[in-house]
Amino acid sequence: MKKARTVEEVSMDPAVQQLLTKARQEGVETAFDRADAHTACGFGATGVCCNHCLEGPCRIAPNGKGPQRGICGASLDTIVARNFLMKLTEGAAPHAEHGREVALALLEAAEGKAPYEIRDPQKLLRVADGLGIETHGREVNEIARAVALKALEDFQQQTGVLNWLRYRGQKKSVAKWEELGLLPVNAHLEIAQSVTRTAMGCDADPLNLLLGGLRMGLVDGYSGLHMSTDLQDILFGTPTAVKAEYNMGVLDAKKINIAVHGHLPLLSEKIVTWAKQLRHEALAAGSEGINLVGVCCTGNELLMRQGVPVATSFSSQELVIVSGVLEAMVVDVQCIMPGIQQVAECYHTEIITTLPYVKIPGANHVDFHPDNADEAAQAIVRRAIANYGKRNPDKVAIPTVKTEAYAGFSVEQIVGALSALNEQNPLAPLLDAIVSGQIRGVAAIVGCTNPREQQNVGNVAVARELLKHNVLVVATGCSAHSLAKHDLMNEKGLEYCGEGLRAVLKAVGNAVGMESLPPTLHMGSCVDNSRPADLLTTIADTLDVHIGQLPVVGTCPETHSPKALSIGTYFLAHGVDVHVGVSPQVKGSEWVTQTLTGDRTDEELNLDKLFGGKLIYETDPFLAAQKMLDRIDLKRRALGLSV
Ligand code: MSK
Repeated sequence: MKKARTVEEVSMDPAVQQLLTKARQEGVETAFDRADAHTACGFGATGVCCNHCLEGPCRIAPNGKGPQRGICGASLDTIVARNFLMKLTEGAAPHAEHGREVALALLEAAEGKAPYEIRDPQKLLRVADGLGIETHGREVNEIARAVALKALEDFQQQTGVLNWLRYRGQKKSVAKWEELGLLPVNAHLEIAQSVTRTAMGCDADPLNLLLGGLRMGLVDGYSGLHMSTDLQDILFGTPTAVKAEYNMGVLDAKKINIAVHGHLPLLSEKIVTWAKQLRHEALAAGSEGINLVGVCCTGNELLMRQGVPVATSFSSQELVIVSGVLEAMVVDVQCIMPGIQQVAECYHTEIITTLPYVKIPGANHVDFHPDNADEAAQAIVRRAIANYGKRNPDKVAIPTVKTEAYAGFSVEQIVGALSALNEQNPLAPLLDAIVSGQIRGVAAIVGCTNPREQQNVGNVAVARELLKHNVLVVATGCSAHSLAKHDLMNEKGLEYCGEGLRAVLKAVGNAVGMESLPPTLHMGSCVDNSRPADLLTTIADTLDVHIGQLPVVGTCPETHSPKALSIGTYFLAHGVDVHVGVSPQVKGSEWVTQTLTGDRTDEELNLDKLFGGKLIYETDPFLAAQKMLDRIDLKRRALGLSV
């Protein structure tokens, strides 16, 4: 058995260190302990284990020893490419389901069957317009219904191309994908076909399998990210800049604490409403009110639109419970560790699952559907109130650690802030700064935290290094939590910025009445990776270049999720270089690895040659930042910009 890491080796977050110490003292096991107890399987870690049929599992030793093909005859390259495609499919499917769930909610709201209102009718009109839907003289709900039906077509049509890809895709990229035959028809069809491809006896061509992976990236991008963001903005409002608090110190010992966790904001938006409306019941129970806190991306969704504070990110989700003050953790879908239930059983916390296809043994279930959203939210808040009396004061310990952070940087908000400098042409100040070199490039830090990694270290180190070299950094998902908790989303972090970048952030901030924009801009949840993509499309179209020509990079230093790989593939298909700091599990095949990293010397497909962007796998955050800076400079030079 491996030696357990110290709490300092597990995380650079002092709140996580304190609660992990408490958990260990109380004999409560968490993901960090389990990560220490597990030894990674060398075959699985390099992608060479094939588990697709009952002949196997077959494992190919990359050192040439032992059988070099599976029992069916599948080669090493086939097995690794097939496993990689399966990962991308596992990443794209939950995002596509997210888009579909929101589309159904919008449809039910528009038909008066679900208790939601259109909070951003202007965005509704813009989206409808982009989809080619007639808006003139029509009622808001009629337009919303038409938009929802267009969205649902992207899960049903048997011919054509995803409506959202036609709407949001940059024309130059779409032309490239069309030329390569990569345009997806409907998300469900593509996912089913991808699963079929990877089934025993189907696709054995590694190149064809990787092209299937690119299709999965496009499915994720358009049926998942873009559709979800657009429809959620219509339903719940487009985010604007908001100041909020981060870290475990947002828990309140005097109040009833409810954590919302997962990704879908459909129910959690209602919990915000009902937490306010049922405050009198919380007071009657002897508390001072109800305190809602976020975890993972449901947390990001509520932070962006409602300013709800965020407690913690993926890898430390169990530790919120260890504080001893959490009355309920309400989960929807994605990134929910089953381990939260074992931890909850050591305290008084009630885990409440809410979707029929996401249940945890031992947890309680309140079934949610858009049409019963109010009833489900009320029931959940009341359960939390009822649990308050069960709290054990001897087990309460809340770290006092918390940080202020700005969030809410939708594209609309960024353009709005820039227009304070140039009303006629809002993007001009940003483009001028990029052209002059004041801003060297743009980086999106996305993805997760991972219990096997030292929490926040990769995300924060990459961000600081890029900021130092005047790269404008935007962030989403749990990486945004890492940056916020370590003062990279408030004024304190400006000290990490190079001179040119700092001047731009201050100029734009001053124009909108702030001391400065924060050093990194929080653009939202995982599905909100559509927002940086939209920003890139706007910039590229303004300059009349392909997105892949821009000096921009994507990076996920600490990911744990296949979703980060499929989001990364979506950006790779645009020609954006993408860094991952955790192994994508393809090392077993040199052919697959070099095709993705652009290192192949022959003339066959290689991502860099085909799209102008490549995968960068680098575990060291400083080397990773340097590699990204090199690629940014390469693209600047190609555009004739100074380096
Ligand atoms: S929640 S996918 S751990 S970012 Fe979006 Fe966080 Fe990664 Fe889940």
